[in-house]
Amino acid sequence: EGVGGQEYTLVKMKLLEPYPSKLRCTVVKCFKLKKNCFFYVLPFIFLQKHHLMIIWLCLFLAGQDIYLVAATLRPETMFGQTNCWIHPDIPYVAYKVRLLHVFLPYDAIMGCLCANKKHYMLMQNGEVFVSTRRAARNMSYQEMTADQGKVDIVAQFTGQDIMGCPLSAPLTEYKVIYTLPMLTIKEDKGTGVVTSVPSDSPDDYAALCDLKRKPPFRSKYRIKDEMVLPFEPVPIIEIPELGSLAAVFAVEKLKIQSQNDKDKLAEAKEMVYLKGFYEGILLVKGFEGQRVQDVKKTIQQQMVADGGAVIYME
Ligand code: A2H
Repeated sequence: EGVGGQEYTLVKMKLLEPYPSKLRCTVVKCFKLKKNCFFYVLPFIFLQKHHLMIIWLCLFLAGQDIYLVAATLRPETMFGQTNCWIHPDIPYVAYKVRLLHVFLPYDAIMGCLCANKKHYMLMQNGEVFVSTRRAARNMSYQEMTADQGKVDIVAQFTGQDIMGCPLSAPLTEYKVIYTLPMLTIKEDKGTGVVTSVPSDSPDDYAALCDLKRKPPFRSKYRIKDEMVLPFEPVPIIEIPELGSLAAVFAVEKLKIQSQNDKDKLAEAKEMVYLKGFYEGILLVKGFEGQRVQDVKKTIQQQMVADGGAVIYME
């Protein structure tokens, strides 16, 4: 279903405690999973293989983490994340995913009791992802859930239930960022979760300005000032003629008033995207002076290797 040509990077934005009430139940449900892990792995501890014990500890600690997964086409811009967009009215689900699988020989546990050495035991960690149900289903066909085509849902809610939540995201210099409302998010694209990079995305900059300029808009969705006001676009990519905050430049030049200024935003995006891809130069530490098109894949792969992102197709 829906698996076609488009590759997205899903950026794992970790939900920080205290969890919102609609997600508190997942902790209990995940504890069950943690206990299972414990019994599965217990025999290995008696084998005193230290590396196995470390794996067990990792599994144990990883068991509870909940991530909002944001679909992006621009992994190289993750240095400039300032918040996470969700739609207040669309339904989201939280579900268990399996991302780390460790195969261990079954006979190592059973010793001489087991003659067949070809059996392996699968251990899996229990991270929880949050996205639309549709994206979760697609993921279940991309080897991200325990059983193909099956989604193990631990909670259901709407965007408003997880509005104003603190998150930690990879690569950005802001240690804590927040979930904020964006009304133009489409339910049938990506994961329904969008990471915000106002320096390079006119949509993101316009939506952030809406929240900054309009206190009633913030209070309508119960967003506190400190979740919005301290966050400024970060210069991460230099584009000739557009500068180091290309989206800000385009939105101001075209006098875009809000996130609903559809036509002008389309024009702004045209101004910024192609030129950004072909002529953009990174400014961030470790990639200074490199071209966007040369580092896009490297940055994506690095985030995946560090556990900060996964690849998703639709
Ligand atoms: B992009 P395409 Cl810096 N609804 O990520 C609305 N927009 C969504 C979405 C949804 N359900 N899912 C993903 N998106 C956004 C970064 C970025 C993005 C930058 C610049 C341009 C850009 C930070 N936001 O997108 O229709 C996500 O925003 C330019 C189009 O599948 C995602 O990448 O082509 C992009 O739209 C996917 O859009």
